[in-house]
Amino acid sequence: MERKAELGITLTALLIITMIITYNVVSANAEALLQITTDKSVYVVGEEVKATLKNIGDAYIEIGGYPCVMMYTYPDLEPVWPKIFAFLIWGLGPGESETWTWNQYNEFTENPAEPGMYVVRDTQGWGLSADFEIIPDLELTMTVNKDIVPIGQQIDFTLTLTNIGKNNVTITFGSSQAFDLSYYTKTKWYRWSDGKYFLHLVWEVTLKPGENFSQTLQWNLYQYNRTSGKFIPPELGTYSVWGTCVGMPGATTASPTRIILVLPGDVNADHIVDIADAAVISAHWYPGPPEGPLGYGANADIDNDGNVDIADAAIINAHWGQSW
Ligand SMILES: [Ca+2]
Ligand SMILES: [Ca+2]
Repeated sequence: MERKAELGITLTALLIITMIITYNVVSANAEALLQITTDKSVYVVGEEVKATLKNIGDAYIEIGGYPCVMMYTYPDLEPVWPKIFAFLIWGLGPGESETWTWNQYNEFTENPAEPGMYVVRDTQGWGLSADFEIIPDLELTMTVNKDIVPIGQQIDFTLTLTNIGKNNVTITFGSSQAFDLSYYTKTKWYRWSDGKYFLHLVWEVTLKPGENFSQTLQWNLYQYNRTSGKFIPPELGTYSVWGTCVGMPGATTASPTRIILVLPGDVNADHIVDIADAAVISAHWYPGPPEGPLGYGANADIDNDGNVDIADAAIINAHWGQSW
C-alpha cells in the first residue's frame, strides 16, 4: 500500500514537472506556433461561439489541460466558460487544430451570457487571445417623416423592434408605453414621455425570427417643465434624438436621429428664409402638374399636408428675409 502511494506521488510530481517544462518550451514561441481564432467576430444572443486553437508552426506541441482556452467578459475579465477542465496532456501537430463550442451559457453565474464584449484566452500562459462581441437579438431602428422641421410641428418618429436572432423573443411591458424618445441638451435629458401618463398594465409581444413590432410616436421636442406643468419650445437648432424600447432595458437605437428645428420657411436650414428655400419648393413641387424634378420632399412640405404647393410657398413668403 505504501509503495503504491509513493509511486502515485512520484508520478504526479513527474507529470507536474513535465507540464512545467512543456509550458516553458512552448511559451517561448507561442505566438509564432499557435493561434486562437473564433469563427465570427459578432454573434447574436444564443448563437454558438466556436473557438479554435491551431498549430501554425512546424513542430508538435504538447498541451496540459483540456480545454486549454477560457472565455471571459471584456474588459472586466470575469470568466464565463468553462468551469471545469480535464487534467489531460494532449497535443497538436503542425497544421492540426482543436475547436470548442460555447453555447453562450455562463457557467459561473449559471445564466445566459449578457450581450457585450468577450475575449477567449489560452490557459497556458501563452498570451494568445481573440475578441468577439455578443449583440442583442433585438434591433431597434427609428425613422422620421422629416428632419428639417418648423418649430412647433409634430414629427413622426417610427420605432421598429426587429428580432434579428434565431429564436423567438418575448418582450414584457409594464405599462401602455412601449417606446420612448430622448435628447440631451444643457446638462439635461428631455423625454417624449415627460408629462405623459400611461396605463399600468402588463402585456407581452412575442417576435419570431425576422418579425418586428413598430409604433409611431409624435413629438415636437417640446420640453416638459415639472414645476409649471407646461411644455416649453426648445431653441431652434440641431438635436440628436435617441429611441428606446422601455420593455428591454438597454434597447436603444444604435445612433441618434438628427432633427433640425428651424424658423418656418427655412427648408434648407441655412438660417435664413430666402430664394434658396423657394428653389427647394420648386424642385420638390408635388403633385404638380408639372411635378418638380426631385419629386415630393418631406422637408419641403412645410405644412406637412402631403403636398408641396402654393401653401408651402406662402409660408416662405410670410417669413421672407427672416433669419435665426
Ligand atoms: Ca434657407
Ligand atoms: Ca404642404
